[in-house]
Amino acid sequence: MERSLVLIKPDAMERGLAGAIMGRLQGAGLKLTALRTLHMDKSLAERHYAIHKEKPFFKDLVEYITSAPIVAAIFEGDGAVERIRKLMGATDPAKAEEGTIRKDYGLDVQRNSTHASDSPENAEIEIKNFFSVKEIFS
Ligand code: IDP
Ligand code: MG
Repeated sequence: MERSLVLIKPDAMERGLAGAIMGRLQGAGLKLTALRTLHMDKSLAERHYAIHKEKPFFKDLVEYITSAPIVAAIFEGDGAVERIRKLMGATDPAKAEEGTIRKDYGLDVQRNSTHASDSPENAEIEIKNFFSVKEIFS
């Protein structure tokens, strides 16, 4: 069964949107198999976003994702990675399709409310940064 790491980012947490966003994923038939709240530190943020470390927005991104507590979750289902990316929409909420989570809730290209893994391989790597095996209930 395919899994994806989902983060509810600080902008959405601060507006009380965690439940609404997770409800959309559950409503689409994805199964919630792990869940926690945490305040990411700089080291975890730099590891999670390591592929972006040369990007001009990297420093700001790390500051933003560590600015407030977040929710981390694992959602599971057939084709979960692709399905969740579709439900979330484009990185920039202004370019996201109607009816997507980022279109409805995202504020701008950085404060876009959610993270979701972009491949099944990266999902497995990302999940290890947030959950131990015994915290996951498939
Ligand atoms: P994704 O979250 O849709 O996979 P990525 O390109 O992996 O998008 O970027 C990771 C995160 O970095 C985005 O979700 C967003 O918060 C931030 N980000 C991406 N591009 C920009 C940008 O051009 N300016 C500022 N922040 C950005
Ligand atoms: Mg990405």
